[in-house]
Amino acid sequence: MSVSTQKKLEMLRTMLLARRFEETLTALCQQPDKIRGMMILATGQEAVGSGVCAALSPEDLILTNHRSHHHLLARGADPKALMAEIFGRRTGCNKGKSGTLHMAVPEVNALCTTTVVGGGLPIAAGMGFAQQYRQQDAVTVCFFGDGSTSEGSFHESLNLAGLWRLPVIYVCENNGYAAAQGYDEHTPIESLAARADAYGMPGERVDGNDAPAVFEATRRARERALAGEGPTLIECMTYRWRGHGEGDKQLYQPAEEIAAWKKRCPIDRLSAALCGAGELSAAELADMRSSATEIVTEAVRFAEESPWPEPEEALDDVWAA
Ligand SMILES: Cc1ncc(C[n+]2csc(CCOP(=O)(O)OP(=O)(O)O)c2C)c(N)n1
Repeated sequence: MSVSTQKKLEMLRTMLLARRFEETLTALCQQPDKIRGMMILATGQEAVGSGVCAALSPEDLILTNHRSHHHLLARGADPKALMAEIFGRRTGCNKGKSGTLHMAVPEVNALCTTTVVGGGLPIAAGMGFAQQYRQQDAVTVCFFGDGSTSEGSFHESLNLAGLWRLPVIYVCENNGYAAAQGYDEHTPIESLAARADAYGMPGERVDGNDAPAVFEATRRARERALAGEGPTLIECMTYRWRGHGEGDKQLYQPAEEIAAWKKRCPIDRLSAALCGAGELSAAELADMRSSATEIVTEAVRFAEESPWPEPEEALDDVWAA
């Protein structure tokens, strides 16, 4: 089945937004005291969030990790509420208490960001079990990095999901690194998708810089899950353009490797394909870019003008009765 022009444009729009959002964060992090704490970005990996989320329905659940901005934006989270949260302000999606690393956006069914590497995987199995038990027509997507597949939780989660045929889509964002460790330094096999076989589910490796390919793989996995056929593991091959966090100088990533991957920019690829097919004009692309810039500029203004949380609010919403 071919991907409609409308879907491709939707993916391009969310990728442009995520890119602009994160480029702005990169610049803000260089200014003293603008944003506190660690900043972890997924610049260059936008096709994963955009491609996966474009294939989902509003009822589906997502669970993300420390590199979450592109997932949340593609899922439709409000950029102003995300930016304010990243700034630690009271108007943020979690009232300024989660910061960039632990954002939850229940309005778009993005229920949890966990930065415990591999920590989302068992939760995803639980969420998938709840959907199955309640006979819901919905799936759970769990995003995680290649490094997470070396955690015990990866194997436990996939084993149970395979056994119980849970409606979970496991999306491994293989960006070639787990912090400063290259893929070959933490995993002895060539393809992570191959691990799916051990848990009785299909494993598919896709070009993670090709948003329509990611979309198609997710659509297939979703159909399988809704038909009661169980989970799928999708390995999206992509690359981390920046360091693990913004303080990381990337001394272990060869410059020519970074340059080669930048030539495979997911945004340039999709926009060139759309323009080449006459589905998008240069002027429309320019409009899409400036609209992304406007949204992000407005989000930063909103965040900067928002109040800080009051100290007395520190324990509000922390405990659920
Ligand atoms: C259980 C656990 N161990 C170690 C860390 C420190 N840590 C944070 S991110 C990260 C690398 C994760 O790599 P990967 O899963 O490939 O995701 P990526 O950062 O490449 O997106 C590490 C080791 C952590 N947060 N949690």
